[in-house]
Amino acid sequence: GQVFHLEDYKPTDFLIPETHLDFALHPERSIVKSTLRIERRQGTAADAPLVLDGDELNLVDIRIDGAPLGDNTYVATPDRLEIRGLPESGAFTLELTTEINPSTNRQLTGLYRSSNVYCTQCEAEGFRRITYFLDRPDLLSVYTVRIEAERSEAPLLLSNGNPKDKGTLTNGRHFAVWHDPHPKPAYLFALVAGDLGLIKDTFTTASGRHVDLGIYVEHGKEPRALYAMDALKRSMKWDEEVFGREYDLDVFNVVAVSDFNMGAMENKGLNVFNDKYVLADPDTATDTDYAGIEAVIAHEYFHNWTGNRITCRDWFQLCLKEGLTVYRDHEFSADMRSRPVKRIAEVKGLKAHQFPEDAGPLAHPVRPRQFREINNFYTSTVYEKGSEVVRMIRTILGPELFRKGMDLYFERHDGDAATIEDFIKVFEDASGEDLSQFAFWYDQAGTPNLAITYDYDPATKTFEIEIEQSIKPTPGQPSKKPMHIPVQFALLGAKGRELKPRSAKGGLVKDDVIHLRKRKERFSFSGISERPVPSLLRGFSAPVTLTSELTRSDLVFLARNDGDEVTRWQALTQLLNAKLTSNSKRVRGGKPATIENSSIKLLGEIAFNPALDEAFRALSLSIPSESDIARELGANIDPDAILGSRDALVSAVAKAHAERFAELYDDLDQTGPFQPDAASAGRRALRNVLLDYRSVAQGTPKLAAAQFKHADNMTDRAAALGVLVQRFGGTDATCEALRAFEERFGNDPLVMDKWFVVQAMQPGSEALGKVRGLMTHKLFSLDNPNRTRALIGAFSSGNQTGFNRADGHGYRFFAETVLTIDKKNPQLAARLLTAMRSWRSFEPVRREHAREALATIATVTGLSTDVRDIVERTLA
Ligand code: HT7
Ligand code: ZN
Repeated sequence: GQVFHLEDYKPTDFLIPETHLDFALHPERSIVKSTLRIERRQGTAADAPLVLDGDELNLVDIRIDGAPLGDNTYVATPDRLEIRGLPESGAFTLELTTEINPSTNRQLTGLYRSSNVYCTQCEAEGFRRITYFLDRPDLLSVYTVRIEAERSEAPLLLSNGNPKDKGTLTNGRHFAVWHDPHPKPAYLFALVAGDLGLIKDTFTTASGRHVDLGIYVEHGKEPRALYAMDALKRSMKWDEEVFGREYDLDVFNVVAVSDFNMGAMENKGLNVFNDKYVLADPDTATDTDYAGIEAVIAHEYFHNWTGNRITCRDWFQLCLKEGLTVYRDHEFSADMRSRPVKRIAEVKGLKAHQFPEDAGPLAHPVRPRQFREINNFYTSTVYEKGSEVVRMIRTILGPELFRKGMDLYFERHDGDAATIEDFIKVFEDASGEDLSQFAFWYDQAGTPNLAITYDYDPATKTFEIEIEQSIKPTPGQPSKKPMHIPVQFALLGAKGRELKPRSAKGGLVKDDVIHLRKRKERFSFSGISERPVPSLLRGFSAPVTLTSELTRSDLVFLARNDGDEVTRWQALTQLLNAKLTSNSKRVRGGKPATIENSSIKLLGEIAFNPALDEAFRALSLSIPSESDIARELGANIDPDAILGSRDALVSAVAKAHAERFAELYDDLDQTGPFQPDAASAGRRALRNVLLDYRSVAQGTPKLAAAQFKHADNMTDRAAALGVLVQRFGGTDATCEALRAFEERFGNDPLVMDKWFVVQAMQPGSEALGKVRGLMTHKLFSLDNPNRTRALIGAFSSGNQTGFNRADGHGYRFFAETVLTIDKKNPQLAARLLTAMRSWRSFEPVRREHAREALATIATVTGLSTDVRDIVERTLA
């Protein structure tokens, strides 16, 4: 397939200042008439042809300035339209008519139907499946859209911008006209038509603009959209207060659909959402679902400035909008909830998803320089590491200069299709700092490791820290340059008191940030009256790993005393990981796991410390997952041994604290109606971790079955079901709970996804048979991404022992399934396949089975570009 390169960027030869689209919707034969005002760009040769992008298009009619075109002046194929002999003036109107079938569109890009609702998904290159166009993000156009449909089928007709006109036609048809005054790239175009329920609200911006807000959902589900509406209004207010950004249209609509490839889409004034990120009530949604809705609603809304008003010049710059917008939604959630708990959750997510990406064959820079399929670059690296890079800019410059830089970005680039260079420049100009070395974060793949050594001299009261940075080779990047890495720190004396150095020498230290810039650097702190324990990487100030000389007792000290919850949690995790990895090796070698009392004691102290936030206690008591342990091991992974090691620790902790865990579990029982706020969610989280420990200690499913039965909210119900399936799979109690869940929620596919997930995650070799069986369930369909991700995605990316079976059957099943999905929805298939990216870190038997499964996929002819790209890079 064709490889696209960043350095090949060239502006378009033509501009399209105005786009008029006229849709006559029909389930199988929708007609799209597009009227484009086209202007040859200054400097373009007079005989240059106009070449437009298409994808599976069928051209019905073509005219220039009203006159039909002769056959010899244009060539139309499904994926390209080339027109020669254009009017000499270079300014003309091109009218194109295409016919498309939304009902057979199972890739869910372009115009498709989801549960009888017409909707569109145009990012990244879906608009070209609707009409021929210059489908690239730097081509901005002002859109007017007329939609016509059967009123009975689609009483609702929505597009971007503000409503302009509507009316009734003959034969039961009607129409609506929308106009979006803000020039935008085609990927932000959207249309929705169907029969949906609505909740309405309003928002008045700081400068007095009245905005009508609407959230459209399946009829009957309106009450489940109220939390999303609340989150939307909070997002609008927060963006005004924190970034000075106001909304800029008279309406803002959100539509929830049940077939969607990703979480949501920020189309101008008309966000389209996966219903998973809109619908919530206490009975059907968990605390995690509520937090997800708040974050995704905010994320898409924040794109209005970071993505829409300022978009990307080309898709290589994807992190310009995504990394920045993730950073903004993280900050929003931190302000809405507990900042440290939110930050720990982000760090956990980064380590679970982005670090493995950076360590494997799919590693790529935050701003890639080449791709074969852009859809495969909506990754954790572009999004989450991209956000970390923005966070580091703030850490390096400080909050005031960061805000000054952001203000300059909005002022200087409003209406632009911008680049990462533009973004960095505003911070340089606002601060006077040189960020050229920092900019390597955008270009160098791989997670830097910091190897740290310490030296304390009591005679001179000097403490020295030496840091050496290194990044392992990644595809196409055998060696790396040293980066500018901000390491936030404190030096802790007895009981965690912060020792303030009199002066710092060696490398650059500003306030509480060490600015590491050389490959190896020494930082020397004077006036330190006792040997300190360094608390490094506070707030997880850079996306790096640390190899430090800290002793076990230093880590215990930090886990007890560090005033920064993130480093405190990090120290505890490091202690537990050391034990879990050494025990995994013992178990693999046929030896029993060993557990020291000190870890057990430490976990008890945290669990019973009322001064700590319950959510923090819950995070600390959650023993690192099997995949966390696998990542720490890095090589020769045997998931069965890892499970044995983890279970041994959980069981030791559970037994040692059995009585007090029981008391605490009872104390945490909440009365009164369910509240989704962070404090209440924290209490539920802690209680549900304790449910697992208590069930393990008791060795019976009784307690979990009782919680399942009496739960008055989905968080507690789903947690109990999780314990039942994870710990007591196959018992009567578990089967009964699964049956009861199905009976109660069997008509609600979104809720039933939790039922599919929990069963797909059952540890051990039986899971594969379960998954195969569930694929025949009446609610299951490989056509629906949420169902597919719930069953196949959870199994392949979340079930370490069940998927990575030593006999290779998990991989073989997965390869077959990915191939089946690829024929329907290549984007979904390719994304699922990334579950195999760490195949080389398994022990030799599993590794060979994994390689064979990947090779089977690679040999198939007719693979999509999406899957071919992933499979070939994974095997390379
Ligand atoms: N910007 C949106 C990306 C997106 C997407 C990309 C490819 C295929 C389908 C898609 N749906 C949404 C989502 C976001 O980051 O906000
Ligand atoms: Zn986004």
